[in-house]
Amino acid sequence: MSRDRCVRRAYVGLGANLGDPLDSLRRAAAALRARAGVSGWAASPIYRTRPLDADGPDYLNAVVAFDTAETPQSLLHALQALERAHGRQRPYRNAPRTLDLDLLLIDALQLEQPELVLPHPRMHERAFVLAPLADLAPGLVIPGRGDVRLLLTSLPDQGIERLDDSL
Ligand code: PH2
Ligand code: MG
Ligand code: MG
Repeated sequence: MSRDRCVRRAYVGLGANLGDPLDSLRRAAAALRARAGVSGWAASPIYRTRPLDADGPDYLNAVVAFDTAETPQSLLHALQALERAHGRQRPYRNAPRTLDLDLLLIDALQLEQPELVLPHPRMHERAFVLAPLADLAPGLVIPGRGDVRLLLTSLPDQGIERLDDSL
């Protein structure tokens, strides 16, 4: 069995601040969970978050985790297809969006490819990623960055609020 057929744990960040963000996050999570070969599903609480380096309405953000043998590239393409299916447009960088699905981590894999960098290169600076990730995986170490909870406590207030709801 080649290395890429190993089952690994994938973490995906979900975000939306246009349309019906809660519905988008829920439908995207359900679609990911229903993918072939997905097991060990876990979903974080949902956060309402202030746009960071971005404009538009507040976001809803969450993180999901699951085990999969899918390759990073194939998973990335599946996430991009889901974004497109939700009408995602890219008029300018960090524009408000109906759905953003970011591949954050796949186990401790470190990748630097034109299409995909793992861990996600900005995740350690973003409370809207670290807080739901810490809820899901409190002891997690982000390769090259450190402990998820320590990273979160070292950030300035970014205006995030945990809601009484999860995906
Ligand atoms: N995504 C960005 C830029 N800024 N801010 C919040 N609060 N939530 C996001 O998901 C987000 C952001 C680029 O992907
Ligand atoms: Mg993003
Ligand atoms: Mg993205």
